[in-house]
Amino acid sequence: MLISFLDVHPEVQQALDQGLPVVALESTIISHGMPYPQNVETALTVAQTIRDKGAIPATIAIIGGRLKIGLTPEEIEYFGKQGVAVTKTSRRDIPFIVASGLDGATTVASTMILAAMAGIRVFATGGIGGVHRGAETSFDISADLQELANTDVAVVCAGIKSILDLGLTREYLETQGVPVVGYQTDQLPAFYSRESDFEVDYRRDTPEQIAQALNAKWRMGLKGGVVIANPIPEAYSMPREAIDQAIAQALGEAEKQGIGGKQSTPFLLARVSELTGGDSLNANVQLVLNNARLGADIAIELAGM
Ligand code: PSU
Ligand code: MN
Repeated sequence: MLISFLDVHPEVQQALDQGLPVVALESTIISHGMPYPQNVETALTVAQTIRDKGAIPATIAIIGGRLKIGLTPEEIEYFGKQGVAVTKTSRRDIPFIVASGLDGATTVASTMILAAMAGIRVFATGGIGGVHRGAETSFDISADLQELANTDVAVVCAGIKSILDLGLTREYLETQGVPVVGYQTDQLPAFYSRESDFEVDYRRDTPEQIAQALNAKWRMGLKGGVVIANPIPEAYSMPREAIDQAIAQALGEAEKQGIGGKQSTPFLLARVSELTGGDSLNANVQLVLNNARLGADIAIELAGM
């Protein structure tokens, strides 16, 4: 039955059938995470980066109600141009987008769901959703965290973006049994910067060591995902003060304008990017590429186990 909702790109299907490494990629980062045309350029470069490493990229989205596993360059261009006009689609939204035959940009949560349906175990992106600052009153906790608790996909990201409450996000993940792995670091990276005041649960220094833990987890039937936090390359890391100032301003504006629910994250991402100018966009592009490389290396190791 599942099969009838999924459109797996033939190249991706062939790779999966042969046990070759595949890396899933999300589409909300294209439509809502970056401006056009950098979003499209980045998405295409990320896919190429994964190929250069020897794995197959599978960008995931919903098009005309079909669950697409592996977008063509034309489809990526379409999502990038549409931008926020495409519906941001998390777990709760999937059946409504599908039943209405609409397009949906998949978040980390829904990309994990669709990747798992297709049999893809590794997913690379920029940042995950988390527990928002002020969540003790707003209750704003991303569905990404609940998905990580339940769906067997490893998510390679650049840590937790400091529009979120890093400490509360860590606590939530711990409660849900989701491990946070630091790639070659003991500290939880904070997206634009390499360090934060928080530690990761486990430091691992090679893709092979990460794949070994993933393999052990899933072979034992311990369901759920793993956060693999990969610090932004030193050369593109930004000073914390500049970012923190922009985030404080964006949070203030969001509160004044009464922005909440699913609008919150895209609003904050766009404002922080505007306020910090081209530097933060470039950093964002570079960290996604860095995550794609690590994601491919992990997928390659996992495929060989
Ligand atoms: N963080 C980023 N870039 C992004 C997102 C988060 O740095 O593009 C997107 C991802 O798709 C993530 C979603 O799954 O935002 C989280 O939204 P929410 O907080 O509404 O769950
Ligand atoms: Mn939210």
